[in-house]
Amino acid sequence: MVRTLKCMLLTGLFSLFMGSLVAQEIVINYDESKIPAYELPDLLTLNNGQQVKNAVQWTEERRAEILEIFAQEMYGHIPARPAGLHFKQMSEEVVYNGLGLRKVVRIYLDEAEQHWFDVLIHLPKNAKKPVPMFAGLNFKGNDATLDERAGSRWPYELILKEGFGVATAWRDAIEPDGKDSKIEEAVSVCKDGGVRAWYNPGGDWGAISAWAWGLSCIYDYLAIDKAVDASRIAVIGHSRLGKTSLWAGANDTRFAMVVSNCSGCCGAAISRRVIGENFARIATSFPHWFTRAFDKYMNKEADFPADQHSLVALAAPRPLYIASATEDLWADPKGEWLAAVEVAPIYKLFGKTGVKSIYPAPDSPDMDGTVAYHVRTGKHDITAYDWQQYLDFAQKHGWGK
Ligand code: GTR
Repeated sequence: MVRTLKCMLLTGLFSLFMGSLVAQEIVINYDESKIPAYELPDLLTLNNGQQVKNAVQWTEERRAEILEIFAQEMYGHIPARPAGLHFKQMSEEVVYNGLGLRKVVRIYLDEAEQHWFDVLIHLPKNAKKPVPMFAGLNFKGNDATLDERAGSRWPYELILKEGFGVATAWRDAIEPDGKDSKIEEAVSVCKDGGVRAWYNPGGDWGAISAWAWGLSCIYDYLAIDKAVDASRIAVIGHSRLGKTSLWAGANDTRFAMVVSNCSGCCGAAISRRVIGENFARIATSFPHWFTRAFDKYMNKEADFPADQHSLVALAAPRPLYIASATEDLWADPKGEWLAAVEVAPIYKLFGKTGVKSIYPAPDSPDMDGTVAYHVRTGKHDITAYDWQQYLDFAQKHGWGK
């Protein structure tokens, strides 16, 4: 007994010591002058060293190589949707003085209806034709988005007035977000510990892949909703859900537009800049977001066989919007913008243009090309200002009224 206690004490002390060692190793840099010299992996060089010369070669060869790097080394592979996937509308009501219809659709993941999550959908009520949509996950639950609309994260009236619909589901109802998840409130899929535990148990996919999988299930529903224009569904997300949006858009090209809001490290920001959040920090704080293969890149950003511009490039040739906030240095706004700059050659293969080569002033969106960028004044958040730009951008591409 005494021996066991002693052993426990020693183990405890040892892990405390190791813990502080690990903590000490993670240095966060905010100084541009301390960014290491780096070279980005070339988007247009195939694994066999040959150059990609045209759009077909990009789409059929290089794109698949890059997708596999991120599946293998960062987020994990996303499995197919389950055979039993089906849907049931749970409610419908008229909201905002007749401006919109609000409905809840339950996405059942199995025939037996044991596993499911709910999608909250808002549609313009008097639309004359199927409407374009934004689809994205939320942080606090579907009902919370109704309160958040005043705080502008989900400005439903604004979106509806512009002629768009919007669909959202709670990320934790698909896969709990680690130890802080309010898992007891997520009675659906999460009663079995989240989709990763229930579906494809043992598969090495991180929560970001599970959330991206959930977004594709949402698409599957929207594609059969007659009120929705299935050819115009944008995937959107903020922060960790912005990383998810990029990854979902990369895997599921049915999403016709990709929006990344303050997605930062392992989102749009160039990793090799190692400024703000870095691989060691993100892999330590949020190990459940990633495949275990990712751990080996802690403090070794330059060893990663791609960089985040490669992920961002997988949105091509679809309209892509990357946004940052001036005070969000943790997410490295400049690095997010650089990724947008770097993908220009890929869009060029398709005869499309990217962003300008000058960093835009705050609140001056650069959205003349097929790739757009803005840096909003303020904090790490998604606001009505951000949404207005995404709506304008979509309209520029022929979406909306
Ligand atoms: C932070 C994390 C970021 C970002 C953010 C969020 O704590 O370091 O990578 O994803 O959370 O999702 O709000």
